[in-house]
Amino acid sequence: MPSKIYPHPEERPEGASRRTRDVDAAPAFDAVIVGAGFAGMYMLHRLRGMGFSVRVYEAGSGVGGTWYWNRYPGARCDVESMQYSYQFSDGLQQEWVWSERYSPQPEILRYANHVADRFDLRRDIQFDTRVHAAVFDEAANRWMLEIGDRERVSATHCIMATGCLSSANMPKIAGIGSFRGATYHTGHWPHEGVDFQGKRVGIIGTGSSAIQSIPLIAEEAAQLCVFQRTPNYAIPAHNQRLAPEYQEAVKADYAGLRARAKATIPGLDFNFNMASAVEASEAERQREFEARWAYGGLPFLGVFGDLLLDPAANDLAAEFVRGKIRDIVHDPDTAEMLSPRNVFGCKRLCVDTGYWATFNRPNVTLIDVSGEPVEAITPAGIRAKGREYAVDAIVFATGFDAMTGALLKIDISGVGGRRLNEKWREGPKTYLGLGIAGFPNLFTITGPGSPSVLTNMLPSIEQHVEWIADCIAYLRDNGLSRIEAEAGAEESWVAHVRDVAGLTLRSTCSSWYVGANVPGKPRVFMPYIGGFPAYAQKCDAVAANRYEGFTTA
Ligand code: N01
Repeated sequence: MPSKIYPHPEERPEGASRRTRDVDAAPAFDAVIVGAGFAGMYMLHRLRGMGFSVRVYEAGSGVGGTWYWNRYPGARCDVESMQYSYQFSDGLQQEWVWSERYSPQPEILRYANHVADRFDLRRDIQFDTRVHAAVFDEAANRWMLEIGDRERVSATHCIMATGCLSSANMPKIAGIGSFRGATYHTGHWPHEGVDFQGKRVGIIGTGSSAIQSIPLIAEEAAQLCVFQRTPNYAIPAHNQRLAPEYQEAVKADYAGLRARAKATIPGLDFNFNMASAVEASEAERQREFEARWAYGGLPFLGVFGDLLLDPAANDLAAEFVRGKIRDIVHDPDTAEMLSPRNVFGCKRLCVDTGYWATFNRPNVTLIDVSGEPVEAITPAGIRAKGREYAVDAIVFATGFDAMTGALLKIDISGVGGRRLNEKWREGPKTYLGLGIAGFPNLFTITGPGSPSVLTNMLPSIEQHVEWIADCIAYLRDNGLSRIEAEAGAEESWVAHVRDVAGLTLRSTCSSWYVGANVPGKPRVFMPYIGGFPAYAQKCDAVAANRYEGFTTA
């Protein structure tokens, strides 16, 4: 039986030890889960339901993961609410009511809290507790974890539910510590919110977080300076209240919608037009582009079948969006600066509300830092292109050390004491994004090498959680205590992930998918682009063949 640990430091009784240095006395679980976002919560629910002892450690003070931390103005999901939700419980999906087509962050966080309460998850989650290190004990086939205030716990299985976009990327700009005003990162927004009324604000970055927050910050601030290194494509969200009749219709056949979604490459139920943009007539093309623009959001990516395969098709879509930017933005020089020239859909496509029109406001200035990086942060502002822009607050909308950052922040040592950051020095290597050779009994939920960020995250999370839970149950039922990805299987999978990535235009630009946003990060296309259905089939086949490609003992 695990000894008592105290979810909050203030709950620890007088005299109770803060440190458990003695390994034998460390609390012991069947599984430890790192992170209480959507992945960690469902993993806990699933394993607990199978009778395993489980403990979740979460650095934040509440559940929700990315939706707990990303509270910047305008934060909302770019996947439609009726699809960005769990499907493992029909009761849950029938009872929950979404208010908008694209849920705002506070509503998604309320949903996460509702799930935690509904399934009584909190009693097995220890909040405000960071996991610092995880070391595999080969003799015992167990993971020893160092957590929180240097306490230790052990578990047969260690499941990393650390999220793909959870480790904030702060650029190393000279003088950053000298700034006299307030600084914020969109991924670590203050819970109490920020009042920009009357302030001069500088924002660095023009990715999804910036594109969502800029229109709202511009409405509030006295002045907003936007420092843009790479312009991005954005498609209007056309967000709206969700009509009750629409929700009822979806709920009447939720299983149908979920099944249709799982049959598509991104795990999303929307129409894909498989026709070729290049072969279509000019009139047909414009009709399709306009229809997708009017519908809004990520379904624009399904406008033509060759969009991400043929550079000529891609150019047509890119030029269509540039035309829209020219129509909306009054000043031709600003419109030109805002117009992306890279492959359409290569970086994550953004979904916006009023982004381009914001640059018509007299209080908004666009500064192009593509050729010359931001020179320095000064006590009074931001220096770029030889000029100082005086600001009272700086927003870093500079993204994340995606897919590997949160994992590598934990000092993970596997067989023979080999560290994960050494193994991944030239880029992440996994088998199916689920297991890592040399790191037995360690699982990653939506790890690199799985479809993850290229798909609707919720179904991808559920598919991983269910696969991992079944695998752990298989080991128990067969009297096994260890499972490890084979080096050969891992190598083949890594090669397959790379080969498939090379077939599309998506791997060709400097995006966070390839680690290009973090200086020094190895440039490897990290997610699996082969699509949800092919990937899920492969995982099912591996399990059906007694975990083919894994060694068990
Ligand atoms: O981060 P990003 P994000 N000097 O990496 C710039 C998801 N998400 O937080 O492109 C100047 O996309 C950087 O420039 P460049 C979604 O998957 C979803 O916006 O590297 N600029 C870029 O413009 C998304 O893709 C939602 O040249 C610097 C920006 O900062 C992912 O999270 C909402 C710089 C970072 O953009 C990440 O989005 C929000 C520097 N030194 C996020 N360093 C929705 O669901 C970086 N930049 C809608």
